[in-house]
Amino acid sequence: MKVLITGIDGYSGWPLALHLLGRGHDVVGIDNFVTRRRVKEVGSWSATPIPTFARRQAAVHEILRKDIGFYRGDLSNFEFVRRVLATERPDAIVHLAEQRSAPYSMIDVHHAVATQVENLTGTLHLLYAMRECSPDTHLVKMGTMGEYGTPNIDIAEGFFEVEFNGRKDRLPFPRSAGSWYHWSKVFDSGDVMYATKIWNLRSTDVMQGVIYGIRTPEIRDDRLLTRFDFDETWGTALNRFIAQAVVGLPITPYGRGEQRRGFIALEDSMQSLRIAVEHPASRGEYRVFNQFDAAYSVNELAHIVHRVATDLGLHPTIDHPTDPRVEAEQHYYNPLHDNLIALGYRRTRELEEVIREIFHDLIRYRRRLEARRHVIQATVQWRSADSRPALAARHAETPPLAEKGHPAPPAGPQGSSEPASAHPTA
Ligand code: USQ
Repeated sequence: MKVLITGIDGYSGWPLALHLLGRGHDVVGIDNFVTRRRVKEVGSWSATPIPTFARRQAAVHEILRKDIGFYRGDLSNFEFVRRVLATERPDAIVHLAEQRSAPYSMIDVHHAVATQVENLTGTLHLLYAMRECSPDTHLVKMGTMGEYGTPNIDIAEGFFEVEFNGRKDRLPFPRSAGSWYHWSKVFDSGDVMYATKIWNLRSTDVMQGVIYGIRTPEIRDDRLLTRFDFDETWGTALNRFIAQAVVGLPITPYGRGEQRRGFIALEDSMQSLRIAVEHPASRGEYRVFNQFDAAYSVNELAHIVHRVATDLGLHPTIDHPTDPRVEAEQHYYNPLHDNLIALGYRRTRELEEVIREIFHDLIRYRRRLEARRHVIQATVQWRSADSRPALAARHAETPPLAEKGHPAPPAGPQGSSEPASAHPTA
């Protein structure tokens, strides 16, 4: 199959490209490199040094003997989106090109608006371009488990039967998101569901849990590494806890720490997306997959990280800072997740082994973590209308990036976090 990955340069997009190539699919990507710029905006960088995209393509060619087609561009430009779809007519699109950080969306009004405008615009442009140029293409859209919030009942997989005032219907499960980012995904879900219905498209909306991990089997060489974010804005909970343990900062389950979320290892997340691609929805079908393996409280994660860190000779501590978010700190949580399993999905990675693997890599890249240790602990407050002053104060402490003569990466390819060239080749 030919698969177009939007956001191919990102944390999930890059390992997905490698995974699909390994399965014999053709891969074409789109990216505008905005994540690289935005991570820099908050004073951080990837723990793993990430080559420019052109070097990534060259590494794939050399190591895997495969080629990735690439368009540098922005989904906010409809002509660009239409041109790519008209040229490529892919069998599937895996749409990952969205602002993916809840804290980033909560910084201030501008970050909230940018998140929602960009995320909704990109998805609508893809849907319109699919309708016009490639109506048989299957859209696999990255949503989030966070769309559902934490209701006091089981969470259905997208739809459920409801009886109200004596009548029954099958309806979308209620959404109750917890950030402007998560709400953007709710609105996207409505748009994808509606476009699928009116234009007879094919779509899969993936309610993705929190991903953790750094490696997939296809990452056989440091030049193929994916990015790994650990700062408060771009890092996810477990990845951050391990980075905190490595640099000697307290591990931070927020508040009571009984917030439960669904988690999935990076490698298994790639497996899930590949299964969604290889088993397309039918024409006119909008389906939902809840994509996670197991639910853990952040306290449980913190304690496992603490134990593994101690085994490795580190001296971690666990702190419980006041929760900067507005969220239930103790709640019922039982989402169903059967649809991917019915298509053959099987969990392959266990939590503790992946935690050990992440420690192994982060200890190698410890100097890069140390150089950005001041951007790890939380400053963005959900109740504040403007967290920019707190971020700006921290930003002033940020040493220049390695290429300007400061801490260089200990290993791997060049440490630039900026793209070198447009490389608009397909
Ligand atoms: N948390 C802590 N301490 C920390 C960081 C986070 O206790 O240092 C808590 C948060 O308060 C939250 C939970 O951990 O209760 C998850 O937070 P997170 O930052 O790992 O994840 P989240 O902001 O929900 O977003 C991430 C990805 C997003 C994806 C989502 C899946 O950034 O793209 O959609 O996970 S889910 O959480 O299922 O909605």
